[in-house]
Amino acid sequence: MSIVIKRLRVESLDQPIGLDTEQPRFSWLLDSELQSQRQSAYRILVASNTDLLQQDIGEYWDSGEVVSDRSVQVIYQGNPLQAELRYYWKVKVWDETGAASEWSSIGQWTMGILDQNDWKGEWIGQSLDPEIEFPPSLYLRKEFVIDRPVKRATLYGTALGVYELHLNGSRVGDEYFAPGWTDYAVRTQYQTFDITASIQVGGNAIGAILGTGWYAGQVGMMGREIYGTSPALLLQLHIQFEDGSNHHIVTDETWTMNTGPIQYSDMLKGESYDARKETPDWDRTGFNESDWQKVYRFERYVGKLVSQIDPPIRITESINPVKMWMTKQGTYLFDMGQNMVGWVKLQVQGLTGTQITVSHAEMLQDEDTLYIENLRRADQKDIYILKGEGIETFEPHFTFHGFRYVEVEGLLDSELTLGSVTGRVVHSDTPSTGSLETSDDMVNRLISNIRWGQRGNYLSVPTDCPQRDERLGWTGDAQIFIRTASYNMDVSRFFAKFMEDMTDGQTPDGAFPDVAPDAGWFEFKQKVVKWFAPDNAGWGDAGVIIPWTLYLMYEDRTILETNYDAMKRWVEYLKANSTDRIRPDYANYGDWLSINADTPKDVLATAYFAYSTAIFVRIAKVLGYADDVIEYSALFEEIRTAFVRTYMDEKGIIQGDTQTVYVLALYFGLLSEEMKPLAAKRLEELIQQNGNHLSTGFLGVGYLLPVLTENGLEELAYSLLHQDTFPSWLYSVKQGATTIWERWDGWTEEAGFQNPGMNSFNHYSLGSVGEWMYRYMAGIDVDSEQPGFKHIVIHPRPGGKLTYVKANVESGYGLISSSWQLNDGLFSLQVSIPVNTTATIHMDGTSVRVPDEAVKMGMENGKHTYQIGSGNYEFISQIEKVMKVT
Ligand code: RAM
Repeated sequence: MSIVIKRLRVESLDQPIGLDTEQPRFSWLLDSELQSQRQSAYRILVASNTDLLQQDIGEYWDSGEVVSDRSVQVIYQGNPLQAELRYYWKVKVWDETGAASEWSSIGQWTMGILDQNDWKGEWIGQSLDPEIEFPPSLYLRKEFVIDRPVKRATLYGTALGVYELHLNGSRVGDEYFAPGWTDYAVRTQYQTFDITASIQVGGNAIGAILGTGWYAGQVGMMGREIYGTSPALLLQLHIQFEDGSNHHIVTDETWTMNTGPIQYSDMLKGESYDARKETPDWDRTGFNESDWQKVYRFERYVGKLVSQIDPPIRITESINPVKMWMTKQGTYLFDMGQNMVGWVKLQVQGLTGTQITVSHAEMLQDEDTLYIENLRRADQKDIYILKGEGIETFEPHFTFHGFRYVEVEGLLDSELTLGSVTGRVVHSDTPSTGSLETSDDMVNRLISNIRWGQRGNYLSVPTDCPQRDERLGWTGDAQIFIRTASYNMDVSRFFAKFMEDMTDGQTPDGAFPDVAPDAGWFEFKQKVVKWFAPDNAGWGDAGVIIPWTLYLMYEDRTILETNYDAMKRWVEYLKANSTDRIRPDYANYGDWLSINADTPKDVLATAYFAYSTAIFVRIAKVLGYADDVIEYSALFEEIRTAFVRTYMDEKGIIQGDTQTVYVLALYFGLLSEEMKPLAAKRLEELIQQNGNHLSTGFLGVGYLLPVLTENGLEELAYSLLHQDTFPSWLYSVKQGATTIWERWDGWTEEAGFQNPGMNSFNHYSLGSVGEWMYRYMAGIDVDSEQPGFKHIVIHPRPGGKLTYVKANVESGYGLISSSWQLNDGLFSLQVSIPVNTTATIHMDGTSVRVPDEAVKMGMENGKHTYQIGSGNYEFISQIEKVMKVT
């Protein structure tokens, strides 16, 4: 048997703790030295201890030998899983010859708190006056004695607000901004920490710092105290002793509290920290807490506590500034060399009481001045007051900033060096899965900018921007970028959590929100912005597009099942709010930030109505809801017909006549076979008339290059990719951008900075071209009939100025790679296909070399197609037409 089992995962995680999923899903990676290897059957054992497992006994689940080639997302089918128990599992597989593998190594996971009634503690904190705009962060503590050896100690924690845990003098865990952002009125996530190694027999001290966070601090443009006034903490420490007994330590009236050095710390307003007020050892035993007070106990929480689904927010990288200079106003300016999100670690020395201000900005106004106009009401400033004891290190606690430049002000008697400042890159720690490289440096910079945009903006929710007073989970941005995002990183759990935010925010009549968690946005929009539409075309549709994309990329059926009713209600909502299948022309965002090309809002909304319906039909098919397939296929046909009848004339001109209307009509399948070439032709003309420039906004841009490529306009797609005059992707690259800009015209040679109220330099939406780069340029795509890369489509498109492309995608089955080179008309392609998958290869030109194992399938759109199994292969062909973009 040549197959080896590697990397066991439960719910896509390595050895997770604290799961509250009743039927977790198992995945394993298979490896082999041989080509074309597949699994024909598996057997899974789940036990509550390793001894049983070693004897091949799974008292919780023995799946028996299941004839199946599934090796990802296999759903647990055993006895009910018990709260807080640790489970062990192993798997063995059979290959296609019927030979069995060895048993895998043993994997494990623990369950968390499953029943709301099992929370024993109380919510504690300080009752705050709602008038206090910037309350100090709170320190809470308790000491306890452990008198017997501990087998396992598990700490469950959460907060209404944000919290940082400490135990016996050290920070617990490496995550920031826990418990993350949800609609706290409905749902709050709890975190699980295994602290067995840090608990000691004898005295122990546990503590937490509690900040306002999204719960009570500033959120977006909507102000503060969106969910409540006073942050509260809930902890439950479960100690299991060696002797089999149990003990719980929970938050209750025995805890004490005090304020400390953090004068305030607000997501949007920065932090002020007075080091003179530090109380060293507050998180150790023996601390003198005589001036600490009794905690306030809050009423019971009415929402639901759920185990955190999405990856924790962590510091994933530290970067050093590339340049430092003294400004004419006598401050220090640092250039991080990269527009980034997080904060800086500052190392300084000086006299006690010296106040240092650290200001952050994405751009410079002039050589010595930060550009902060685009921050609106956000204050990207941290203040540090020195205690005056040697070298002091400061990092803020409950705030983050979007910046490339850092200004340090207030040092009178000491000098800073490049090493005084370190950039901390902070985001939801979604594992990296994809990489791309090409022969063109400008394109490579664009790829990097897209990635940094994702890193900077995925912070508990997919935010639009990290710097101004917004930073909201805009659903339109999320949907247009999700496919790019899911190539770059494993965003399955990040978006599973976001779908909960989406459904929490769905209106009773079915409209998905345009911001999730809604955080009062809808109300604000109606009252202040005076925009009454509860939904928005291309935004609310995220509620259907996101689950479908997760299914395509990760073979996640559960996400479809969980959200099926919500998606159906959305389509029903659209139906109920349309006339003769045409959606109204009420205020919506349109093709947001397009360039002199307004797409009529009803055209756009009707197109998206059709698209949501079409996706819903595909989902109903996957889940086997035959009646819905019939009903909603008919609805799609009606919308499609209404769209064409209402908006398209006999020459094929679609109302609005923007690039985006043709892109949407083609991508969403709204046109008949005869109409398609007309639409493609018109799209080509519009681009050419625009001097080979795009004019699309957030919505059109995502499908622009895919539509061109699918409709025989591959070279034009490459011209747009390589275009570096305004408006284009490479225009910003040419201006030195290190992230994707919100607007094509964020800064132009003619006009300088644009509209400061809406000018973020770190917005990922226009970076949705990343999807095209993976799917078309490198040519790694999914097959919706066998999603999650079970069957892989490899269809590279040599073209443009590129002489090589290298792409890797770490799929659920393992590493897929596609690399091509073009040399004097010789096109060579190297691919790697993981065990237990197959691939279809599409090759341009005349075959020069085809691997023996490849099965010829015939011609498709003028290309040779081959079927291969797992392994590494090389294909070479002669290409006559060498495309060169001038
Ligand atoms: C803005 C943001 C966001 C966008 C909405 C419509 O405030 O730019 O990205 O989705 O508007």
